[in-house]
Amino acid sequence: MKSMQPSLKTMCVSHLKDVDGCVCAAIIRSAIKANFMLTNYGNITTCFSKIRQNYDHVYICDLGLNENHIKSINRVRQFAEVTYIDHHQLDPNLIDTLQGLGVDVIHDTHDCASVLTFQLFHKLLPHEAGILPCYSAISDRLEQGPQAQALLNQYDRDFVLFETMLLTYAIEKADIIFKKRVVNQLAKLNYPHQIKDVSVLALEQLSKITALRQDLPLKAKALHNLTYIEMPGESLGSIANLLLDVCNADVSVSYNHDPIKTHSDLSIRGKSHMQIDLGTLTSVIAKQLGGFGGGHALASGARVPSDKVMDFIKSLDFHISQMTKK
Ligand SMILES: [Mn+2]
Repeated sequence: MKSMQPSLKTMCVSHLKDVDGCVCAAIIRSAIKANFMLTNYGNITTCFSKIRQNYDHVYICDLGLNENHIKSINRVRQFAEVTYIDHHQLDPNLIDTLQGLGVDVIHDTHDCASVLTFQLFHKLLPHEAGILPCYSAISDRLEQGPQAQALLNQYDRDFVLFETMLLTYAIEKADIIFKKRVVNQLAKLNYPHQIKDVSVLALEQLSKITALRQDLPLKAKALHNLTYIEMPGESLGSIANLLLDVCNADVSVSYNHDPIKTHSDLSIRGKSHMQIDLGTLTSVIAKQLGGFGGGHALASGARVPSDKVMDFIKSLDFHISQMTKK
């Protein structure tokens, strides 16, 4: 691969939301000095449109792509190599299409995207960089991943857990400017607790979560199989995780609307005993309602038109009834 050399002509587009996305960017930056952009699902296309011909290799990390992104990727492919590293459940047709465009697809749902990214770049990185994908494996709840286990075994458990939790909580609270700084500092192999304001932010987030633990059970609503809540201005994934805990729900949904209520974002989480595939369900239901979505078996996300949010929630509840019926 030609861009394995240090290169300012390499761009990494990675997921803004969580530790996994930020760490993917940090690994690639650390290994080859790549530039990076962080994006959420709503802004992927805008993000791709900023990639001009001054780049010759683009890495896309921790972003579950769908057919809506093909056109942008095809444009970028006209002048750059594209490597797509991801662990979300993907439509096999999409993988075929991407490969048909000459995209190098590294896809495995058993390990987080940072672990996959680290495997690709580890020869260019010092041994200590191996802790970076460990943060993501824990934060993405994929410690049991085949490659993650081997990496995690190298480190003292308490140290890596504590650093991971500082990073996870800080990133939940952080804005994009702070996250970019975190990526740059992680790329220099600073530990999360050494990065300015990470511990402050993590503790602020912990206080906020403590308040939410009291608040959520009073405000959440329930259908037969799931608990849901509207939560403006919060990290939807953390709210959905918290709902499973404080409302003792098997499946949870948190959502919010954009300011003019054109579309709404949803995060869906399930408890580990649930024999369901939320990623696929989310993708199918969101598509039926004119939106898009996907993810993992027990953690997924979607964007649907705002007037379809309750349809999505009811349809999800119905499908879970069908699938878990004895
Ligand atoms: Mn991930």
